[in-house]
Amino acid sequence: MEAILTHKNTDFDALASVFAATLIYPSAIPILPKALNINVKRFLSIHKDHFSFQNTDILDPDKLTRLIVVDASNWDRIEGLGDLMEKSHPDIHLWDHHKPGDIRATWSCQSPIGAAVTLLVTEIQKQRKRLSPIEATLFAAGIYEDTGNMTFPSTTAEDAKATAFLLEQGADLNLIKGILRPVYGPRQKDILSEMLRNERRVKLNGYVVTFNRVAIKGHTPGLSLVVDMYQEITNGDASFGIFTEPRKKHTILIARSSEESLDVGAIMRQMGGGGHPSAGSALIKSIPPEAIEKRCLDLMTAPNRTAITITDLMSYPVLTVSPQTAMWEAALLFRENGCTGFPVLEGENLVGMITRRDFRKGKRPSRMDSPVKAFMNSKVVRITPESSVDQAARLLVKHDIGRLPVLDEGKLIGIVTRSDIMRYYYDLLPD
Ligand SMILES: [Mn+2]
Repeated sequence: MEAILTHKNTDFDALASVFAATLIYPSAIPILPKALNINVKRFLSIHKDHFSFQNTDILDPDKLTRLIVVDASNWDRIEGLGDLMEKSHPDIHLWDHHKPGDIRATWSCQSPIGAAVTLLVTEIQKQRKRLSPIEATLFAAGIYEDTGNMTFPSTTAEDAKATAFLLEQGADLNLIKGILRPVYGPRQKDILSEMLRNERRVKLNGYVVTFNRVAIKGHTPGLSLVVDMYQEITNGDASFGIFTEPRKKHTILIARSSEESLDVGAIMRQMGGGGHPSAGSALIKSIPPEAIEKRCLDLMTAPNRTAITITDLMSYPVLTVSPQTAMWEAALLFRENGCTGFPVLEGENLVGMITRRDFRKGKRPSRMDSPVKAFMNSKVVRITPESSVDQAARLLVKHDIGRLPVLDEGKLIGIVTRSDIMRYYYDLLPD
């Protein structure tokens, strides 16, 4: 007996991977755990005639010769194994895109790419197999789900190539949109409105972070969708949903962040869970929700030494002019240095900024003898060296300016420009 297994709370990537594995291992039995994600459950009930899966009861330790594990790297993610492994010592084939875990495979195809099903689709494509439009649609749904429609940073060119192949094989994007549609039932709506009523907003280093403690009864699916929706509506920088089931004394912590420097995945890892910078979750037992909230706050305020700050991006020393410098002199300096703006210093004090834009006002020759201070902008937007790149970007957009002087305790130590920030976002930073 050969069997294909995947993780609990099966999502589309997992479901698609199990089915794709049946095309590569035709004699293996595809098995799904009992706990499936709601969208997957709905998809399977509509497509009963096309896909048939078994459940873990069918596993027979005396007959099992090979296990094919897809989209999981740890045994605790797999349902109903019991003593199966000791009794049968099967050959294990692993197809996965997670960090390697405790599943020791005899053969594996592991790669940190967007979706696990990409690995299987790439193999199917290599074997020149043809797919039905329904199969291609299911596989593509797995890729779209796990790559956030190709926007998650984990997405690779392999995921896009596999998607191109699936579209050629008739994958239907309209259907995928429906398949992956979030399901908001009355229960999810109630939780969302409770979150909106009882949020606590905290200001942290210029970011708005919200915390919500909500008591839930029994198994409540779709909580992460609720936090997604909440984050979208409130437009905060990061949101923490703390969902406690009082009878079982356990709490599901779900976090979302729209700021790269607020890495909620790192915080969730320290709380025993996991995730990536923009989304993460953790299951926490026997700790009261107030204490969980406090711990999250502490972790967020702890200095993050690995984060890139303005100090890493700024240029220095900075060319400056004095308020008395004549406009024509400043014009020369601009031309010689290829700059578009200078801070204006009076002694050690930053008193203004003079930019190319200000020159248009002074263009008449008679006015070029006037001092810089007559044309400079004296309301200077400034930034501190430990600020994040996101904060700098926000200031540039908010004030529609191209550069920010960096001040450390009132002293000008550097300047950061729009192009420094673009270089950072496009990963062109020198090491
Ligand atoms: Mn996956």
